[in-house]
Amino acid sequence: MAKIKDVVARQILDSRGNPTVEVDVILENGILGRASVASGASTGEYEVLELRDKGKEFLGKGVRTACRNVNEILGKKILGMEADQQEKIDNFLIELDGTENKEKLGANSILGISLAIAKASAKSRNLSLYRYLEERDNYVIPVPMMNILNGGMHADNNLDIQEFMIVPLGAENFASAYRSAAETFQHLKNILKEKNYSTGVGDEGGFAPNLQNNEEAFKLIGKAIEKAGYRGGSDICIAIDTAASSFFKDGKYIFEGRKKNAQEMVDYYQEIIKKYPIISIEDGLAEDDWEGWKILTERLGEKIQLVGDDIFVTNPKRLKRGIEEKTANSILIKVNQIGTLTETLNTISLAKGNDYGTVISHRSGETEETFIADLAVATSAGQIKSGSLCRMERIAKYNQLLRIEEELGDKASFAGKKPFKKYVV
Ligand code: 2PG
Ligand code: MG
Repeated sequence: MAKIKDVVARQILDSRGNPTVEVDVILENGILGRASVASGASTGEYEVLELRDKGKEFLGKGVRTACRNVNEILGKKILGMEADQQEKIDNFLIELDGTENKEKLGANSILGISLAIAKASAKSRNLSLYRYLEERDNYVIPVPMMNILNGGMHADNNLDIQEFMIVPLGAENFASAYRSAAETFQHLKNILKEKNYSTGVGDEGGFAPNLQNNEEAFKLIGKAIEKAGYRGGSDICIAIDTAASSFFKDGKYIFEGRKKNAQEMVDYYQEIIKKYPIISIEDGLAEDDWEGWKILTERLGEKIQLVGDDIFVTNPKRLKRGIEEKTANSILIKVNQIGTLTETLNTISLAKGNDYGTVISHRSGETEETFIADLAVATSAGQIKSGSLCRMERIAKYNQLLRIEEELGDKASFAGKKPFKKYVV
C-alpha cells in the first residue's frame, strides 16, 4: 500500500457562499484523494467544533486557521504513514488534537484529512469508494429522503418545520425512485405557481414559500404526489425534520406562534401522522429534552421512525444514553458532527447493533463532495438525505447513487420499504 507523501488544505466556498476546508492527500505513487467538508446551519450544541477564524475576512467565517492546522501541523505528522490505515491515522489525529470536541485544531481540519485519506486509498487500490470502505457480495442502495419544501433556519419563510421530505420507498430501484421524486418536485412547482406562491428555493434546494401553516405543506405535497401519478403512502411517503432545538426557548416550543410543551408537540405529531402518510420525524423535540423524547418515543416509537439528529450528534456516548433510555429509534449520521470517518463508522455499528435505523445525511451548507453516497452504500445504512431535486450540491450525491446502482447491477438491492417495515404506519 502507498504511503502519504503530501497533505494540502485550501479554503474553498460552500453552497451558501461561506468558506470551508478542502484537503488533498497525495500518495507516494502519485495518487491524489480530495475531500471537502460540509457545514450546518441548525447545528447541534453537542457537535464537535468547526473552527472559524472570526476575523475580518468572510464576516468571521474564514477557515484559514483550520487549513493552516492541516498544512503545518496535522498533515506533516502523518507523512509516511500507510494510507489504508484509516483507523490508526484517525486515532492519531484525534490524539494530536487532544480535546473532547476537537476544539484545538478544529474538526473541519481533521475531517478533511480523514475523508481525503479514504478517497486516496480507494483510488490507489483501484476500487470504488464504497467497495474500499466495505467489501461485500451484495450492497443496499439507500432510500432517499428528499427535502422539497424548506423552512426553519434554511429559509426566510414562515414554516417552523425545517424540512418536508418525500421518500419514494415504493420504487423497485433507485433510478425509478429518483424519477418519481423528480416528477413530484416539478409538479409541486406547478402547484405553487398556480397558487401564486413563491417558487424560490431554500438552502437545501426545496421550495420556500410562505404558507398558511405547516399543515398546508403536507396538503401541497400530497397533491404533487397525486398529480405526478403516484400513490401517497405506498409509492411515496413523507418525512419531516422539525429541527425542534431551533425553536425551543425557556423550556417551551414556540410553534406556529404558540408556546407548546413536549406533550403538546407529540399531540400535534400524532394528529398529522393520522392524516398524512408521514413515516419519519427527525428532531421532533429539542437536543436537551430527554424527558420529552421519552414521551415521544413511548407514544409514537412503534408507529413511525423517530430520528435523533441534534440529540445524538453522531456521538456514540449520546447514542448509548439514547439506547439505554429508549430515546428515538433511529439516528441521523453526519460525518462532521463527530469529525472522523472511523468514529462515524463506529457510531453506525453501535446503532445497527441496537436495532436503530441509520440515515446518512448531508449538511445545509454543502460542496460537490459525494462521500456520503458511498458511505451510505458501504454501511448498508438503508436511508440517505441529501436535500432536494435541484441544486447541484444536493443532486451530486443522488447522481452518485445512480452510478453505484448501475455499476453494481444485480449485486445491488434498493432499500425501498425495508427500513420502515417494523413500524405500523
Ligand atoms: C439537519 C441538517 C441537514 P443543518 O438538521 O438535519 O438537513 O441541517 O446542516 O443546517 O444542521
Ligand atoms: Mg436535522
